[in-house]
Amino acid sequence: MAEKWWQSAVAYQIYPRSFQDSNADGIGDIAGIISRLDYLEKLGIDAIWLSPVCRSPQDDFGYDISDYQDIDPMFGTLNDMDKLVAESKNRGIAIVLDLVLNHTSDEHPWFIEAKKSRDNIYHDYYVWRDGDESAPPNGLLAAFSGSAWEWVPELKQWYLHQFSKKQPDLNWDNPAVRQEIYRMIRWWMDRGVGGFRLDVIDLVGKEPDRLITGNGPKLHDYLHELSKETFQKGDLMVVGETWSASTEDAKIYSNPDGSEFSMVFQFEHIMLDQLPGKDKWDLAPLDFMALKKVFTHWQKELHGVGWNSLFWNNHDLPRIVSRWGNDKEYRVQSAKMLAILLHGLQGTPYIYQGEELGMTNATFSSTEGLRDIESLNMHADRLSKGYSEEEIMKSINAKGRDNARTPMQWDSSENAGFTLGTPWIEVNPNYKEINAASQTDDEDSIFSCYRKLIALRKTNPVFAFGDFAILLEDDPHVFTYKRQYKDQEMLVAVNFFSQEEPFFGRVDTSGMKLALSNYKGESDTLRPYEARLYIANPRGF
Ligand code: TEU
Ligand code: CA
Repeated sequence: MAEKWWQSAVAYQIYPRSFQDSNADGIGDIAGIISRLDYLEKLGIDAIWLSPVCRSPQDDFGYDISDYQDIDPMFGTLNDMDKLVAESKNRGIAIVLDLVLNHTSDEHPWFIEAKKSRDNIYHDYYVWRDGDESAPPNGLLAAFSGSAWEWVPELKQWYLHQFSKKQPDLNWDNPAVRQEIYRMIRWWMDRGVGGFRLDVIDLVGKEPDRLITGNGPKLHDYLHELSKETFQKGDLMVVGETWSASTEDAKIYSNPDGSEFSMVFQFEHIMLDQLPGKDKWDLAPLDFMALKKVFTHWQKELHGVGWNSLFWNNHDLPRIVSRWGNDKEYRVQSAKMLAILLHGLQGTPYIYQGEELGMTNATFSSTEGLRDIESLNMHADRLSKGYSEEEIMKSINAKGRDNARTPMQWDSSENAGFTLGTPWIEVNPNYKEINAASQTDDEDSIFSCYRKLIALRKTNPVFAFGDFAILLEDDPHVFTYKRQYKDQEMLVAVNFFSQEEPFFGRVDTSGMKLALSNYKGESDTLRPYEARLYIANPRGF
């Protein structure tokens, strides 16, 4: 298959609400993003994944859309969006919009109509079941606590919502729904967007009566139709969010024939620090050997027959340097190690805002500083089940989504330069030490490490197209792998922990140049969190 632009690209995720405020209302906005495009151009990224900015009551901060074809006034206007698309394109940056197609807001006109009567033409845009108030149709649970069914007395019916009750699930079995969605996507394509991120797209084939939510039997029929009616008419980067995906599913989603998407976000590595069979709040230490196995599996299984996405962070995940790095004495070294480990792999890397600075988790002493419905509902739910405030807050501080949503730390001025107003969520107090202004011109900064990784990917095809072989597979502290493509070889070796590890003579780096490292010089050992990236026949330096 012909090479695609997004195979050598690096994407950057912006959570607009927390990126840059331009009008002192304490909320980030599109004009603020435009004012920061030079920073992103300096970093060298090729695409911006924009979390939702469409009209929304903000119950789930934009993942509850009430108008797919208008911008919420808190973020700006359609003209602002057109300007962002144009200004980004001038810098060689594509705008990738976040599309939430599994559900709408309950304030979307479709749902407002649907609730009016059973025979309203929009009623079957959603998933309804007859019944009585005493018990929901079945035991399906919502991701934000409680039943996935909500009772509407006027209709004597329940409606399905896999997230909050203000996010009713769309009925993809209804062709009218699918055609509405395809029309809307083509409308955004005509406005020049460069791609889409598809929120929980593995859920749209749901069969709730059989308790099937992800990977339903009709899912790929719908996604083939979706892709044919929209994405295949452009040269887009399309990434599906698919929590339930296996490598076999991913080979269908990211088939090089272009029949569905470019790639998917899968989360097998993300779930390696929770108790088996439990959920993210039930903490467990990271299983490092499992991490090596999972990455090896996905690298080998998709090579040549699919495409990986590569990420540690997003707006739903705690910040990686606090989660699996060391955000105290080895924050800089471990942040760079995590970057080098990930960006040397096959696939398209995604950088989440602030990751390139080594931004850390915040510390929430109580629910007062929290803003996320998922954490607030979990807090109430687990309190009612007898969990202590202390253990609940321990889980939230480790895994809560607000960790990723504290404002971007631009400089050491008040509110880290994010806003001249009162921020919608507290700025992490460590902004005076951790901020962009102190890093962008420092060759040894975490920002510069990411900038170099992006530049290396652009000039060395082994990054995008090389194969993968794990080395020192049984080592419990070191992650080392080798990649090969035409006349190039690359070897990445990282010490994932804080104890020095033997290295000299354990792998063959002859004929290779040290292209990037987070330490000065090459010692016989791998120092705490040390990462090295070697390339044979390197280009661009
Ligand atoms: O997230 C999908 C999803 O399942 C997450 O809610 C995940 O289970 C949870 O965040 C783990 O911490 C997508 C969006 O990324 C998320 O922000 C939305 O809340 C959700 O869908 C509903 O649209
Ligand atoms: Ca604003």
